[in-house]
Amino acid sequence: MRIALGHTVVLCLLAQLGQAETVNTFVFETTFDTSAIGGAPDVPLRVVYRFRSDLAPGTGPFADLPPTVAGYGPIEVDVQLGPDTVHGAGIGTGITVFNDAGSTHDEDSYDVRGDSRNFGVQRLLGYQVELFRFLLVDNDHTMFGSAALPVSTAFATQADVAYVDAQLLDDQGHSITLTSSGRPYTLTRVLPTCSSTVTTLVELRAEVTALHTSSFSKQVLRQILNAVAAALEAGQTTGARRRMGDFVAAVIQRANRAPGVPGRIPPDEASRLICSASNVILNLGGQ
Ligand SMILES: [Ca+2]
Ligand SMILES: [Ca+2]
Repeated sequence: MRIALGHTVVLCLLAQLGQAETVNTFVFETTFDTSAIGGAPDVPLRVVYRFRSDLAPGTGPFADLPPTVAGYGPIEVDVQLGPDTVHGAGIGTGITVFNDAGSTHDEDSYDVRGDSRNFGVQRLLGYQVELFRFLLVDNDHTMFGSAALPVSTAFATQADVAYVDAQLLDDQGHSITLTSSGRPYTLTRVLPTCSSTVTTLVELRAEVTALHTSSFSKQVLRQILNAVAAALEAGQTTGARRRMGDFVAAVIQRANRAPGVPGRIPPDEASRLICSASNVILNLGGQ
């Protein structure tokens, strides 16, 4: 049976690997009312933020109140409002998870923010950004079962309302706070994208050599690539494609090993390697 390993298959494999990724990218989208500064009442707002799965509680922008409140940071956050984007990272950025918290009644909520330390002199609609945040609130307080950092966006379906605050600063030093609440929104996760400039077996072999893994794992992968080269020299394109399938499978098998297990390939390196392998497969030609 011939294994035709195309981009579709490889992207599915990448999606599997994505579960082991350590960096998550979430996207929050809604509209924002900018009429207080002379803008439209429904400007598209897109917040793209990236964070590591292994951020520890107590690293966020607020003091934790265990076990109901935990903050996680720093994160990277891009706020896209209409035509403008500001980028923030570092101290002051973060995600705060509230589980069964609240001063008057219990609620669960999820706060993502950055402040002027992060956004600096970048501007949104002509204004500097002193603080930007969005908050998802679940009045039923079933959205979270603990204050652990969510690495899936599934919780957001239980939220009842989204609040967005932007504290802006004009050129005269006046603060203006814009807010919107109760608008439709989405929170989605972006799977890792495939990005590699490697297109040849020689380059792929060099990438294997540079992996942070055991010499035995590298040897196994090199032997498979030797078999690919031998098949190509014999004019057996189908055989070469089949061996490349073995290569991808061997990479995934090692990427899925638990941290500390010998021969493990770090998932981010594995993801890039599979992307490179996909490029090589496309360049093999033949069917
Ligand atoms: Ca709860
Ligand atoms: Ca709810």
